[in-house]
Amino acid sequence: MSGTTSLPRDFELGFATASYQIEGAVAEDGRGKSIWDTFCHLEPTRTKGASGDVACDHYHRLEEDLDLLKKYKAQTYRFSISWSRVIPLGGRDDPVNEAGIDFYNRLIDGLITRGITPWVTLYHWDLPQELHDRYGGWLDVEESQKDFERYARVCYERFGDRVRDWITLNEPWIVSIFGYASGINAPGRSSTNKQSTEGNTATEPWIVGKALIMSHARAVAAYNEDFRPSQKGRIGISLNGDFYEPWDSNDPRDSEAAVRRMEFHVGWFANPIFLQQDYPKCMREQLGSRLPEFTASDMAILQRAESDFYGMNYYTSQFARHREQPASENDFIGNIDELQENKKGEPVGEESGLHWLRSCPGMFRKHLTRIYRLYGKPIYITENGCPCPGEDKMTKEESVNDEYRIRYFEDHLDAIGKSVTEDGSVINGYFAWSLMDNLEWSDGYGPRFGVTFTDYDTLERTPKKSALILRELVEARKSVAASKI
Ligand code: PSG
Repeated sequence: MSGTTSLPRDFELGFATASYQIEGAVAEDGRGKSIWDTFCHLEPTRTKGASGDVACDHYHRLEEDLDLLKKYKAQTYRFSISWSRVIPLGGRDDPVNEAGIDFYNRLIDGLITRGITPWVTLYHWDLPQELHDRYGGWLDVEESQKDFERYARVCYERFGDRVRDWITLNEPWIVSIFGYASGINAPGRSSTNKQSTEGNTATEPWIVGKALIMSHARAVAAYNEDFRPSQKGRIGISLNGDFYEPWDSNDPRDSEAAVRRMEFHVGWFANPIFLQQDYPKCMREQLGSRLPEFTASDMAILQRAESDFYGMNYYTSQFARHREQPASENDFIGNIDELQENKKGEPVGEESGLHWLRSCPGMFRKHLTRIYRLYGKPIYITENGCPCPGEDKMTKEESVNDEYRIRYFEDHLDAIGKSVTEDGSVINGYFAWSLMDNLEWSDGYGPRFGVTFTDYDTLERTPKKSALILRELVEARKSVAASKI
C-alpha cells in the first residue's frame, strides 16, 4: 500500500466491533435486557424487522472469532462490553453477573494468548433497559452518571489487570441525536419523527449530551484516581464527526456554516472533555437555555478527568450551506444544509453501498489535522470502513472480492500518513470497522461493513480480500521495522 510506510513505527492496526451488533445470546447466562432489545422487539418496523437476538452468534463462537483475528494478524481488537451482561439491572446497588464477567474474561484472555491487545469500549449504545425504566436512563443527568461510574469501576476492577486501553463511550453524538432527536435509534424518542410517540427533539438531546459528558468524566476521574496508579493504562472516548467544507467556497457565510456544523458535531463533546470548557459559543447562541449549564461542581469533575487520547470514528464528509432563516427549535446541526455536492456540482466523494457514506480521504486528512490542532491529544482511529456499492445484494462469492473496500482502506490510511508526516499530527492506531458483517442498527442486516462475510443463515464466516490485504500491510510494516533494528 502506498503511503502507509509513512505511518509511525509503533502505529497499531486492528479491527472493531460492538456487543449488540455481534454477540446474540441476549437471554443467556443472566444477561439483562438493553434498550436495543426493547426497540427491536417492540418496534420491528424501525429496524427493518431485525434484532440482535442471534446477530453473528459471537457469544457462542468466541474461539472461532479469536482465531479469525489471529489469522488476520490483528495487533489490536476493539470490542464493547454489554453493560447488562455484567450488571443485568445496571444500577450502582445492583448485583454483578459472574457469568457475564466470565465471558469477557475469556475474550480478553483469548486475545492476550494470541498476542492481540484488547481495547475495551464500555458503552456502545446498549443501556440496561431497567435504568431507562427506573429514571429515564440518560435523561436523568445525576442518576445516570453515578450508575455509569459504578459500572466502569466494576470493569476496571475485574478486567483492568489485563486491559490497558479503555474507551468510555462510543459516539455520544449518535446516542443523543439518533436516540432522542431524530429518534431513529433506541430508545427512539423524538417529537419530529412520526414513528415516535414520546420525546422532545428541542430539549432531550441536549440533556442526554450532558449526561454522557458527565458520565465519561466520572469514569475517567475514577480511573485516574483509583486505578491508573496501579494499572497504568490509558483512557479516552470515541467521537464521530464528519469534515465539512463550504458549499460555496467564495461565500464566507458557508465557511462559517461548515465550522458551525463541526462544532455541533465534535465541539459539543470535545470542548468540555478535552479543553474543560463550556460548549462552543455558536451552540450556546443558537440553543440558549435549552443547553444545560455546567455547574462549578460539574467543572471540578471535568478537571479531574483528563483523557489520554482522542478516539475518532470517521466515515465520510459533506458540504455545508448557510441558511437565511433563523434556526428552528428542532435543529441540531447548526442551522445549515448538508449536501453531497458543492455549488459547482462536484461530488464530495465516490458513492459507497450506503447513501450517507461517500469516500472522502482528502477531507479525512483535513479532519485529522484540524482535530489534532484543536485538542492536542494523540488520535486513534477507532472506526473507519464502508460497505461496497451494491454489496447488500451480493452473494458471498461477490462480496469477498471487495476491491472498493480495499481502496477505501488504502486511501484513508494514506491520508493518515500524510496528516502525520506533512501536517504534524500524532496518530497512533487504526481500527477497521468491522471485523465481520453485523447488525447495522436501524438498517438491519442489509449493509455489510465487515472484512469478513457473515452468512446469516449458517453463521459461517468467510474472510474477504480486504482482511488479507490488511494482514499483508501489518506483515510488511513488521518486516520494515525489523530491518531497521
Ligand atoms: C455513524 C455515522 C452515521 C450513521 C451511523 C454511524 N451517519 O453519518 O449517518 S454509527 C457508527 C457506529 C457503528 C456502526 C458504524 C457504521 O459506531 O456501530 O455500525 O458507524 O454505521
